[in-house]
Amino acid sequence: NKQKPCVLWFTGYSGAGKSTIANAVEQRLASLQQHTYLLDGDNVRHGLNKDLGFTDEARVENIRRIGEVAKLFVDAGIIVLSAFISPFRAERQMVRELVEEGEFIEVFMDTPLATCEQRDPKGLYLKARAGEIKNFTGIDSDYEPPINPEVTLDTSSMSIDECVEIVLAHLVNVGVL
Ligand code: GGZ
Repeated sequence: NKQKPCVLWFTGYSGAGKSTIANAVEQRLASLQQHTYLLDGDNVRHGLNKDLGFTDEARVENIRRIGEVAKLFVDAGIIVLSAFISPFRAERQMVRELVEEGEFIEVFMDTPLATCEQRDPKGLYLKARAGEIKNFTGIDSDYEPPINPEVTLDTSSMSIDECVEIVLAHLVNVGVL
């Protein structure tokens, strides 16, 4: 009854709900006795990747390193949850190809930019609009939405619990749970 590892790769704008949903899914998995690890800005951008900023180049390197770390955790049999904007298709595809077929589960947080900007929990959109932050995703830096994500969620129209249920149902469907 060995657990099947995978990477739950959350992608979407700042404020789309990636961390919120990833945290809620992780709690649910923990209650099911699953071993998990959540990679997010708090434990990666402040540590391993603290040398990286937000130019396209830096984001590419950010995601490359996170992908390699995710692969290590999957090798250890752990369910990885990753919550980064990860704005570019090419790098998400690169991470998908780092792990075994079926182990990469792309969760597109399809919350509209307007909603994310209204939420603006850290006031970053306001600063980006004022030109105080450059290269802000959705303002003056690109976001390439997934074309065929395994799961699509929109926290402007769905509750946290609904989102968690959809992710869990997918994990059951593909045999992770
Ligand atoms: C986007 C930025 C930027 C710029 C700082 N663009 O809401 P947050 O604050 O906590 O999430 C955002 C986070 C994005 O880092 P990621 O590592 O997820 O980005 S990427 O995957 O593109 O490498 C935001 C904050 O960092 N932040 N400056 N210019 N978000």
